[in-house]
Amino acid sequence: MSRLFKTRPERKKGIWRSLVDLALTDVRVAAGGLDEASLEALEETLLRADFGVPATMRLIDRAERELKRGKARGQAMLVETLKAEIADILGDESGGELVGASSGPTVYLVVGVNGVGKTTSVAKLAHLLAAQGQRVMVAAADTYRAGAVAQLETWATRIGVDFLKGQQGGDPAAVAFDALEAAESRGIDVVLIDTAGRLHTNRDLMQELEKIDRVVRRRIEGAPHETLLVLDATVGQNATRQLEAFKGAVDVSGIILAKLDSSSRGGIVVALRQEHGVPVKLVGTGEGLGDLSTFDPDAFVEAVFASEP
Ligand SMILES: Nc1nc2c(ncn2[C@@H]2O[C@H](COP(=O)(O)OP(=O)(O)OP(=O)(O)O)[C@@H](O)[C@H]2O)c(=O)[nH]1
Ligand SMILES: [Mg+2]
Repeated sequence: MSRLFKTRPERKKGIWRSLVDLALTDVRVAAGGLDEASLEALEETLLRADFGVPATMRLIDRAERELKRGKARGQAMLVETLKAEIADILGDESGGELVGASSGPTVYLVVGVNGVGKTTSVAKLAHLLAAQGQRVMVAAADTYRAGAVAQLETWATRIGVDFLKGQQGGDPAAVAFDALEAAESRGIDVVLIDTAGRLHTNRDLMQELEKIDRVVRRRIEGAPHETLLVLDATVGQNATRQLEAFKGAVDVSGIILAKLDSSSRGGIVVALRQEHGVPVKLVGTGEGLGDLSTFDPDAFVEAVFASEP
């Protein structure tokens, strides 16, 4: 397995501004250190920013421990403590690195509930990879929604990448299979498979997704090299429930967090990692082709406390 694109830190600055409005200034930290009231205020702030209960508890415990050891004195120390713990949760694996095949086409399967931004994310990722010199194919395995195939085809034409579609109402697993065949014969580097939106509670559709996954696995060893779940950053804690449900059907390897431009509750990134161990790899920050970035844990941690002196 090789690594497709690496994080390019110079592009990252600025994206994370105002991502999490942690408003730590609301947390009163007496000159002598934290007190019960300030810990409670911090807890509320973290929960409001979508860190979720397990990560919030972990952060509060850490702050309390440091306090007892006489360390978390003053706001600056508290911030350093929280930064370190968040970095620990996110792990040292650098964000945004997508696994690629060592030979033959790399396959990414893109899944998620309705309207979260799957097709747009596929287009943005195709654009990013094509700009890096990869030969990309996008496959429209959404054979349900009227207009879904045309939507992806329009993007593909605009970006100038290969496009493969099946019949309207046909078997999406057959589209995936055909895409892999075509990719091999055309010497494609990366195949992005766009799938239909499905409610994670719909058993039949989740089984259909399992079938697509199975077909891909059988056709190319090691594929799909990434199964990327697209989540809408504005849905808050519901995102963790979606991840849980999709993990029951496919092997979700990373998350594309879309619509981060419409949310200031980026704590969900930390919740997803703490509760499910699945990293956010890419973030969508708008509707345009260029609005996709690799996730940068360091910049994220800094931005969480950006309002702090
Ligand atoms: N602001 C913003 N809008 C986005 C982003 N990503 C997608 N959208 C918008 O969200 C809407 C739905 O996007 P699609 O890509 O069609 O979503 P989908 O998951 O493919 O939808 P279905 O195939 O119907 O399930 C579109 O209007 C997109 O422009 C993003 O990062 N930021
Ligand atoms: Mg779509």
